[in-house]
Amino acid sequence: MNVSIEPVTGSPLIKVTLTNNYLSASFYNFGARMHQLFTPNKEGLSENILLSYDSVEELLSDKSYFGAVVGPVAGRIKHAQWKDFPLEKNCGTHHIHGGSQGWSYQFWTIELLEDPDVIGIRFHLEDSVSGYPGPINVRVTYKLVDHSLIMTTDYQSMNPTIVNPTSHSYFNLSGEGQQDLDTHSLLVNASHLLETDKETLPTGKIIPVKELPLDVSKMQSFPAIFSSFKEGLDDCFILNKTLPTALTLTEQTSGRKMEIATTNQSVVLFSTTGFDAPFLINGKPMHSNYGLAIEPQQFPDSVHHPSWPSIELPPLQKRQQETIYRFSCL
Ligand code: G6D
Repeated sequence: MNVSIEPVTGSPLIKVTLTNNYLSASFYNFGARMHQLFTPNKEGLSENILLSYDSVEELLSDKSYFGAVVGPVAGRIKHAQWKDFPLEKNCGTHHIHGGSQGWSYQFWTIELLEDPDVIGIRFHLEDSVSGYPGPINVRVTYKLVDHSLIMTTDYQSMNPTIVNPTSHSYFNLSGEGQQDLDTHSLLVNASHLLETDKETLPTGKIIPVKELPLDVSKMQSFPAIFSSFKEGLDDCFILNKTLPTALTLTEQTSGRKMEIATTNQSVVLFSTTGFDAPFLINGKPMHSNYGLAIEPQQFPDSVHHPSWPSIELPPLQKRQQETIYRFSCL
């Protein structure tokens, strides 16, 4: 079976599973979430490489965007204000990740793709509840092509608004959460990093990668990353768009390798450092450095930095972002 769609008994959830001869992925209509992604390790054993809730109830109560499509705008917006338009203050006095009624918390509709030879699924949302100007029509298409998962996000709005969506998936390539990030290594094809303040808001200063405590444009182990970035990663890296791959993540016990390419101009990396919680993820309580959230997107809080690429969306203009996750073994 290449595509299966199954309601989850006793809940409004619908689970969609895509399978090809190398990958298998499951998704939920709640936030168009990437729930599990199975890839083979160096012995050919397929295991889930995402941090995934064990319980449906806890998934429905999620506040940390596990696997979710985040929007209309990913990241923080200072003072929860865009021009003279107020947004929800759901992060202290600021706004984050589309607010409490954002795309991650809405139920999307499901559409089968017309081409029977394509292993994929499409989620649709007409957003008129997030509190942003709209309504905003967005569709996310997930496809399996050989060793790659391709995520395409298309969106447009009836009225002028702002849109900067991302996928907020947490990766752990050891499989089923057997290890933590300390067995992983990372290379980011970034040219710069956005400096942030103590509230994780961009200050406007853009730091060349070569001035960082560790050159992440070369493959670095996470123990080395954690010894240089003492509080872990919760940072936006501006991508060197002359290179086809945005980043490479590897894991030594499984031999897995993931390469990500994206049309986005940056990627936020959140190492879950200090993220301890009682809910079960892959059979263990959520804990610090358990996985890496990889969030391809445009620059955060760009509405307050006019020299940065704009996320403003004129009426009826169609926009698209695409991210490709390619898997192999070392
Ligand atoms: C924290 O600062 C981080 C965000 O980057 C992340 O998206 C969220 O937790 C889940 O707020």
